[in-house]
Amino acid sequence: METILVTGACGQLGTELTEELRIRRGTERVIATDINPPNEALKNGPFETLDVLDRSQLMEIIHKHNITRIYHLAAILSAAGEKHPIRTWDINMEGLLNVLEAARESNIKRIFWPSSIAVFGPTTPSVNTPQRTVMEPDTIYGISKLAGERWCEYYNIRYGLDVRSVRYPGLIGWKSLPGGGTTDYAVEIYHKAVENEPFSCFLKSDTCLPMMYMSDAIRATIELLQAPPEKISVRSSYNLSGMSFTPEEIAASIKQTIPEFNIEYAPDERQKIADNWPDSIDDSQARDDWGWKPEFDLKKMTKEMIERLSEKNQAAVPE
Ligand code: AKB
Repeated sequence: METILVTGACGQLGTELTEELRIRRGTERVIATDINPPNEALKNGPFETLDVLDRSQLMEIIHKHNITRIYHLAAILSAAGEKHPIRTWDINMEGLLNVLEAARESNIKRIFWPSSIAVFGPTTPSVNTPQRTVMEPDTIYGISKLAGERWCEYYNIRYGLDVRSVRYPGLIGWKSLPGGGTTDYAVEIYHKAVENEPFSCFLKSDTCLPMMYMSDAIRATIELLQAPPEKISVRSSYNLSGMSFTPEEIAASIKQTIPEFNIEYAPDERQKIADNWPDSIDDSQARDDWGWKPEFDLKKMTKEMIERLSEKNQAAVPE
């Protein structure tokens, strides 16, 4: 029986991944950790406060709970990272090295660590970006993710550590909110739409970015971790694709259900980050190696986001 540690469990991905792992593995077998106090969704199971920069605290938690598997999600995202480059490097890089070293020194069998489309940059081919290509990221988040990919592969080759990773596109879900990313607009837009409010978009109308519905992202993560080791040919990080769209296209898809929805465009410093990321991703390696296939396109995601957020809003209205 595996005992799982999730770092950064209070984040957008961490909240939903912890919930799913607890359903599949048993609540007591999934130890959520974060530097912040647990959110409501995490309160049903074990929680430890953890600063990933504190290696001895990390080791203590690993030993206390006999951890055998780690999902190391704690990180600062692209837009927030540009405000505090050195701190972002420390958290993203030293946090990962602490986890890799702790795994090497203990009984950890398998690690999941998320990379991102941010590893690509202005010189990368932007349409159908291949698995292996030019990578010259120009955000500190992207630089830390690219360096992290190299470290993951190094620990696999040198120490035989079973580290697995995907390059997530922008993630969109209704249960938890993102923070500090460039793709965050694609979650906020649905919240505004169901609240019948106009949305001011921080990207230009025609900025195309790769995105993915959260349930696809969770399933990809779980399927990757379940694959037999001999199926994993990429030990840096797999390209992963769900859908690609522009703000104009997501707004049009919302208007199919909420015709009165209004969007305006006020691009800010995040535009430059988005401009240097790919439009679309070639994930054929993940499909060939471990059978990855997304289920959600823009239309299906919009339907589910609007339905779920509307139900959530109604449930929150006092009688
Ligand atoms: C961000 O926008 O920074 C993240 C990402 C694509 O990694 N959502």
